[in-house]
Amino acid sequence: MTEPLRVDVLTLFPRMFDGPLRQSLLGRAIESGLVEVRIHDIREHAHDKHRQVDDYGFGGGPGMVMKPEPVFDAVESLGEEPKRVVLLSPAGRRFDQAMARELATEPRLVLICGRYEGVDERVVQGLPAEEVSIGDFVLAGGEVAALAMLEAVTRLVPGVVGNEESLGEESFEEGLLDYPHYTRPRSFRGMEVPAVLLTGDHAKIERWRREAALEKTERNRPDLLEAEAMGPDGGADERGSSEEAP
Ligand code: JAH
Repeated sequence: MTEPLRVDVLTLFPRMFDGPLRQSLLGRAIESGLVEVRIHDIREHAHDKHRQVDDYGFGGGPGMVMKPEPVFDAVESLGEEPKRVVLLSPAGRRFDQAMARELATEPRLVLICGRYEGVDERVVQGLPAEEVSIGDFVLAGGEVAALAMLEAVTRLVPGVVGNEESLGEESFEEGLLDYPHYTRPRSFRGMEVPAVLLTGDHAKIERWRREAALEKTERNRPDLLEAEAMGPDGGADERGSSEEAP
């Protein structure tokens, strides 16, 4: 076996990871040694007598801000080896399947889970940490987002998902949503399995799936088709976001 992916998670709520890390795909990947996950309580790196990890935000405004020192201390306690440090944040770069593929090739990842109104910006600037968002919504903290990332990355580590074929055929791998799936019974509450799927004609089934995937994508995620039309760079130049001077 090659070196496992090692992920260190920094959090104020370490027990939120107990269940998920023992279950299902993540649990099996850890059990089989393909992925090593260590959960660290940031509060153990708060060294004042009140073990304070948050404070009032400079400039005023509601809510508390996570202090930088315990986060820096927690990261530095992990040693000198180079590692990619990610801060889960609604203000981050958007996580997607391409980023999951990239992260699955890293030897070590550090996931920092913020709480309160946010984390002192010097965590981003000074560690440094890359801010990553799993979607445009606000959670109570980064833990659930870290678990989502961890599962998306872990299933791409070679050996974790048994049928390597099934990885490539899913949503996003071809820029489209997945085609509809059916199993028994053939008739359920008046809804029939499309007859083409029962023919055994694999070329015909392939064409039907492609068309059904396109329809689903048009209906649920038209933005994916617009991105496709602009090419793999998302049409950056046409939109004028080129780095080049005019
Ligand atoms: C909320 C710290 N992209 C999802 C996401 C990630 C993190 C947070 N919210 C949403 C969050 C509060 C404090 C992080």
